Amino acid sequence: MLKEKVTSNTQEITFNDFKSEVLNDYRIAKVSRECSLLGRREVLTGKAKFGIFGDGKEVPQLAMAKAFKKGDFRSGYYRDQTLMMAIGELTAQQFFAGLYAHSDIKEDPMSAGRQMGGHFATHSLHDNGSWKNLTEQYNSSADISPTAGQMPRLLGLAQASKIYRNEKSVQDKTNFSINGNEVAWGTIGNASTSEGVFFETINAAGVLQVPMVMSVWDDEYGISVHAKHQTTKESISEILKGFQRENETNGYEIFVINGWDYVQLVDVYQKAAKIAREEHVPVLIHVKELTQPQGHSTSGSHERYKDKERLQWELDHDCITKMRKWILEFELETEAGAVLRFVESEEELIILEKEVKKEVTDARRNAWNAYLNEIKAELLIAAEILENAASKSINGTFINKYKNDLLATIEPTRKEILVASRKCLRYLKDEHFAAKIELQNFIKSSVQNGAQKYSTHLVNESDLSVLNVVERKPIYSPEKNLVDARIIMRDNFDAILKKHADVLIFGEDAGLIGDVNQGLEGLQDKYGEIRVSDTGIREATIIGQGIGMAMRGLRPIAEVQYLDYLLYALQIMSDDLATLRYRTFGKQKAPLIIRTRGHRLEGIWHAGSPMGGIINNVRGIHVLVPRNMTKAAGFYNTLLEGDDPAIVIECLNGYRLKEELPTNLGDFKTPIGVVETIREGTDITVISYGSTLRLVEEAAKDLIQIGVDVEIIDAQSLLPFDLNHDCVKSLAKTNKLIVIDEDVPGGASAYLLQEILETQNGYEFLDSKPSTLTAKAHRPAYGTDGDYFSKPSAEDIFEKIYEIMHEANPNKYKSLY
Ligand SMILES: Cc1ncc(C[n+]2csc(CCOP(=O)(O)OP(=O)(O)O)c2C)c(N)n1
Ligand SMILES: [Mg+2]
Repeated sequence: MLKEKVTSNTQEITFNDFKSEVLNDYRIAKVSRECSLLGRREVLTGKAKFGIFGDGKEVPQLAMAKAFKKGDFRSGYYRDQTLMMAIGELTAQQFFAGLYAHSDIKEDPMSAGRQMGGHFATHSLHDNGSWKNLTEQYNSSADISPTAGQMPRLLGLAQASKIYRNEKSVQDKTNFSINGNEVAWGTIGNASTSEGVFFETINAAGVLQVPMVMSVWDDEYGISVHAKHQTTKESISEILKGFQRENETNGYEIFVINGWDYVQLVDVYQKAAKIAREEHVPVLIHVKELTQPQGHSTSGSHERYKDKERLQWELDHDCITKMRKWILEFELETEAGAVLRFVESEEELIILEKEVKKEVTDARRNAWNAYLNEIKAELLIAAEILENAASKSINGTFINKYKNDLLATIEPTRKEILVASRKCLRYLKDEHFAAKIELQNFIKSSVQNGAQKYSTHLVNESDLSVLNVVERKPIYSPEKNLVDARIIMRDNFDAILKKHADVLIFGEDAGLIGDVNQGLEGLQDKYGEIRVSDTGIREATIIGQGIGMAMRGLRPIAEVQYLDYLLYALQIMSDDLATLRYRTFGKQKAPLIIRTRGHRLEGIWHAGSPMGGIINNVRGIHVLVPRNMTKAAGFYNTLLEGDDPAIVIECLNGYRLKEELPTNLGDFKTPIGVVETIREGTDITVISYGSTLRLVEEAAKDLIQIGVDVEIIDAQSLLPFDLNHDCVKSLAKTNKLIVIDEDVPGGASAYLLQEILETQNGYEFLDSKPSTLTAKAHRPAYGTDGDYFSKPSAEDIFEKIYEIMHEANPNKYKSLY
């Protein structure tokens, strides 16, 4: 029997409420669609550079938005504009501001124009870099473009809820979680599920049982490539069936649903949210039968690879068309015999659609004007300055031509203004008058303005930067307490876990046995299986766990077992972690500490030191290379005082060497961006880092026997490097420079050389050729001899330094060979 009350959204609501909810949803879907349609036009007419939109995926996102609660997090991709609109985090005007790359964060809150449109984000931070209360807002972690790159982070975002629910030590952090009730919502395209990190994440979330709801928007294509080339059985839910939880097993709840079926979608998303939120069980929702009304992106047309039949099918199954039809056909008979409808006639929808069209057209125009007017104002200033300069200059005709061309530009960019201004300045190089100075100042301030817009927030610029943490030296007891260095590591981590209730350490073998080198020995017993835990062998998602947890206020230390296996994690470090602050204009952060160990053992995959590759890929993350465990421990202590992401690379062959145990464990701090002179000398400056330093010290002892006095500087922090410019002070004394490491030729040694010679102007002090000594270009071979012939030995170092001394003074230092 039909009732006047209908059930929706799991609450009983009156039909009128239901009706307005449905019509409001329809309106949001239409706004989103109009944005996509108009957006494509803006690209094709040249107002925007590239467009990739959420058309064809609107309706499931309405359903998702209803289940998305404050405190929840999204980690998704470029099709999600409707969700963002439905949760109130994206307006049509902001959509266009993003499309035009408006560089004002107030206009484009997603990235201040740094990311192309379709990359969504909310603001987790206040302007001063401190956390907002994330439980009071809807949260979207900032999107990245590499397909499936959102997956590793999603795992951590979901795991944070689990930790907040189950770990007592963090339950007072109520700005981030209310009893772990938050769901992490993932979205991905069907084709992107082919990526390795998708499967890695799915498996890990199944193991960890975290509140993650994973939606796959399935439109059968990945650009032009059909599902038959992407997915076994052409169905992600089919092949993931083994993940379905059963009695007594962990696993997933899996739903399969058509993307045009509004009613069913609302129901499924409510169920999914409940399972994830209450039971902390991950859910997969395979949303099928979605379409791409305008093809993949503005870069091409789908008529090239979809046949007529498919194109017609997409028209017929367009989710908004289907929803519209449902609205028109919906009828509900009351007990009294009346028939209730959403609209009395189609006319009502047509009126709504017209309103939406106007709303979006207005939003587009407002966004465009806001974007262009700023630039036009700058153009007028430039034109006036150029006109003044032209009136004084002997080259006035040429300058005027630039000015007139500028004024004739209908849709100018800042680039065009600066190109004209800088070219005109060249005409004035031999002249001197006030207008020239005005032009120079205009150019300088425009370049500065550009740097502000496009080059800030690579690293932490807030008061919480670790660069503000002051050094605190280790303190030693009077009796020399020499221990295996791994004890320093272990006892310092013990102190850290005691001092910082929000620190969690995890990685392969990190839990039960306390890491392969026992730097965490006994700590799981002491602090529990949540704070010190084992993970599967899956480096990318270990980092992802760390990123997601750090974005939700925890202080993860993610362990990658060996430096040589960091490459599996490097993509996500580079694309996600390193760019997070930059791509959000400082509105999100992930203060993740990555712990690993490497250098100087033996073997192609156990001895690498690929530092050049790493530092070139992770600008935005601090890269620290302590020479011993005391220095390493000091770095962890420093990092936990600030909120920057960093990687600490411990020396794999250093755990069993003896070091003196400090008494102020957890408290002494190694400064970041500061080098340390570990041997003073007068003849030559040697810069090195990590395990190689021990060989340099050995060579230095031999060299002093023959009268060569070496100054040794430990770089210890590659990113950032030597902020005080101490290296050049050493060069001023020795006038000779060699950089030694065990990376490939032209690797980190070349970077250090560039820093010293160019950034620090070290070339001014040199009286011989600056050199590097590195490992061979190949990976280091195994065994004692493999190592000896692959990497710089103490003899190589001795001879190379001697050769430099010989070249400088052949009479004093006779040739060895
Ligand atoms: C790692 C990576 N490889 C390739 C691309 C280029 N690319 C962008 S979108 C896309 C297709 C994605 O298809 P799907 O996941 O089905 O999402 P849809 O666009 O169909 O919603 C490709 C290949 C990319 N962005 N990242
Ligand atoms: Mg697809």
